Amino acid sequence: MSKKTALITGISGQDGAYLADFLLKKKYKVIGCDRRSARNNNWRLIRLGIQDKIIFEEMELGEILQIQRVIKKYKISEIYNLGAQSFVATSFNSPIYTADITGLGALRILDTIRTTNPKVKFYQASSSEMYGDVLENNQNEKTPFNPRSPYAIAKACAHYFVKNYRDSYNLFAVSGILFNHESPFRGEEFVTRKITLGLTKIIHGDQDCIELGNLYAKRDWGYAKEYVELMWKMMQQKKAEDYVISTGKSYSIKSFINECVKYLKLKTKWVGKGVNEKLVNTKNNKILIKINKKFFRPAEVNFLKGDHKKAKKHLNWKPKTNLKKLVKIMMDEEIAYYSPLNK
Ligand code: GDR
Repeated sequence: MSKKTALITGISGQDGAYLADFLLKKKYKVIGCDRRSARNNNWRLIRLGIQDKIIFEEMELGEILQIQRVIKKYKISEIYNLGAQSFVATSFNSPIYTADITGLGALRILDTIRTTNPKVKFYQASSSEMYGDVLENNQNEKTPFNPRSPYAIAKACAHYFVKNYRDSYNLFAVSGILFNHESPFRGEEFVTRKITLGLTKIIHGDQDCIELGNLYAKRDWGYAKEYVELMWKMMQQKKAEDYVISTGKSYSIKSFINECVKYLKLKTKWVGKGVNEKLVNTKNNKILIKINKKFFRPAEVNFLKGDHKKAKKHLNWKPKTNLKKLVKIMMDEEIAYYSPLNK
């Protein structure tokens, strides 16, 4: 049997890099698509040692002609749409760009599949952010969406297009509703990586303290490397269906911080309340973490906790990485790779 070909959008991001690595190990030919501006940002692929094994194509999710050109050029079996404007906070400042790329980007690919080769399978990176101001305590595939940001609205739009193209044209199109998934490959603007990198810089004397927003939002945090395998598994099922991928546990940002300082064996205490709340290093009385209002969002998602029963049953999966283990993975790699010259 000839090699399968997979196309990944957002190849330079956290999930793109892990998924590319996974698919290459499965002997796929991997076409990696990204924006021209992301081209010099392949440090994840370099760290995995796979940059030379990927065929790169420039493909903006806003440009239908580029999408058509790339999809027609190769004999593609599976497309993984991981590309997006994926930072929730930015979506409030760039709602139209976010709607176009994160929402309509998926539609452009789906429509190209429909009109050029309806046999191509399609994976959409849906998001737990779609649940927003949650309508059920444990969110599963049937929980109604209640989005709170332009990003979440755009993701919900893409999610419904996937379902619509599956129902209308019988495409093999699936959405993985992934809850937050972190790793040493997380972008530095996301809260977990901001914390692990910030603490590492503080230890090296390269940063004074970390400024954060809402410490009390709760997230269901899993390990990205583990989650990308589920994307592939969803695409190997007989029937195209959507799945929630989550750990089923929810922790606040503050708990994540506490787990990090515990792992680093720092002696700390929380003092103050509200915007004056701070984490102090009791050894030298220096402030490690303080609040800056600019990191609060106009509308916050306060609580997420995913119910992954369906994935457990159909994909024969259960989460292997709890918060403590995740913190260890992230902190260890942060410390091992930290070099002020790289930053
Ligand atoms: P999220 O991830 O919005 O959940 O979306 P992020 O890490 O940005 O925020 C998580 C929570 O932390 C709070 N927070 C801060 N967040 C950031 N980024 N920076 C801060 O300084 C800060 N202080 C507090 C936020 O308010 C929020 O409640 C991620 C993205 O990867 C999406 O693309 C993806 O779809 C979802 O996860 C699942």
